Amino acid sequence: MNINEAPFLKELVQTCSNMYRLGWNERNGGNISMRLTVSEVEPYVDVTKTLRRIVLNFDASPLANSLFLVTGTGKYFKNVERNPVHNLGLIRVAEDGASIGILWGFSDGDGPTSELSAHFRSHIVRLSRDKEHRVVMHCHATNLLAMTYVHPLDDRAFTRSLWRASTECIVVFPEGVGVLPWILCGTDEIGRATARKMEDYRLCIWAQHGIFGAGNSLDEAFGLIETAEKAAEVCMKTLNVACLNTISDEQLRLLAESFKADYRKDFLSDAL
Ligand code: 2HA
Ligand code: ZN
Repeated sequence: MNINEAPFLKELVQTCSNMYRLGWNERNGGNISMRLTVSEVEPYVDVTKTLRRIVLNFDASPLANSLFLVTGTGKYFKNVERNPVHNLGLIRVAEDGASIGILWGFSDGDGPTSELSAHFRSHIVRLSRDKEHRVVMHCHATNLLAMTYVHPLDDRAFTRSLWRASTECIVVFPEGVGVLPWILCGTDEIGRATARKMEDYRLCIWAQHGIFGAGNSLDEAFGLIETAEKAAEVCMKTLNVACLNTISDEQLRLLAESFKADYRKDFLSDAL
């Protein structure tokens, strides 16, 4: 069967286009990786046939034999829909975790995203929390990025600002958001730092750069980012005006408890 008809490919392609149109993935900005099962892939691609092999600069052995659909290095989200085989690749982690095999895609000879360490290390952590985990997504969401220039880069403070900026937030990401200082991107160092945040959160902000989101589906990872981004837009719009109202900690607690959200208790003040 034609892989262009595969539900997983169509959904990922659509997601890239949506993110591009939201202005979050200019030029080659951003990347997505989605874990797939052998039974999902088998009707379209021979999973035993490796076209090329790429050596990794980190140990991916906890993901041995796992399959991922990944965006390519240097590729533009704008162009994914027009030419999936050029801009995306289906990869399989080798048994020893030291390399990946390309099974389909990256037709110009390139390889996966430069942020593969952050993706794979995040997958490893999130899978240890939840067997159903599937997607890691990175983009340069505009208002979240802007906020990292004007807001303290502290998990608790950043989370509180986002939670207060829109009623839904504490229900959508009750565990909060992690915030990293500026670190050189495309490195294993930022990959390790991102994965450490992913132990506690499904959202990790990279100061002066963008955001990583993780979820059990493309919808979940995307929904997390768009909810945080919307709240960041409200934060930025209310930054230099005299605010008359807010959502109090008591109201945040009421929200979380009403919607049975397992929220970070220490991110709200004790004073009721
Ligand atoms: O090149 O966004 O972080 C894609 C990126 C790197
Ligand atoms: Zn980036």
